[in-house]
Amino acid sequence: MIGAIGLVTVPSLARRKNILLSGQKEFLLPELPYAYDALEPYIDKETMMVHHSKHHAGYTAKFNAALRALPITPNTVREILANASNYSAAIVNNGGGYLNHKMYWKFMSPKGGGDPSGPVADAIKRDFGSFENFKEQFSAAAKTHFGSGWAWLIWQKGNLKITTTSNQDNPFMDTLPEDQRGFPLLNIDVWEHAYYLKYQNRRGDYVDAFWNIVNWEFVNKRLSNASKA
Ligand code: MN3
Repeated sequence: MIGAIGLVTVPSLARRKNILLSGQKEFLLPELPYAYDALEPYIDKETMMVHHSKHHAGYTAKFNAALRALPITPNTVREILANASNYSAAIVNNGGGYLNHKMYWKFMSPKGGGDPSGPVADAIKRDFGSFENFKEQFSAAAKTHFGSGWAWLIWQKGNLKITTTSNQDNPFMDTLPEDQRGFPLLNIDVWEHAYYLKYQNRRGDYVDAFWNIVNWEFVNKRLSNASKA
């Protein structure tokens, strides 16, 4: 059912070669690793369609447009964000929007939810006492962050830490205060566009529902990359 209703441009965009003649790189809108309705009933199909094919596609297009002002495009978004202080607001804001959403889709799965296992379960127990404590603190951060932004679990100097960022800021950015910086292990989008169609102003219900779809396998993969970084 994906691709109905005028969304056909998204997959064809994703198939384009990402190297331009000028030697500049174009970042592609990643395809979702599941169908738009796969996260029902926790996140509805319509929200996912608009969020991916309009919001994320918009950040992607604006990011690429802003990057065309540069003589050479850095290879990774992480590299750009880690040096955010050297780039324009258009590059940083849209690059953040690009990467934050790219991660967010992977942090969710129709097969997700439940208790974490493996190294992340051990690290959560070590740094938060129990999974229940962690869930409570992460949920509180996501529910109380004022205005648009994201809640994060990050790896910071060998420890897990919960933070929030505003707008499209990402923990890789060198423009953030030191205590908000780290390697992202999990995020949740708390912009209204992430939940308003289904939950209206009830951000708390969306955050509570999120635990049913967290892709702990991917969080473990991130943790393994963080320890190597
Ligand atoms: Mn969003």
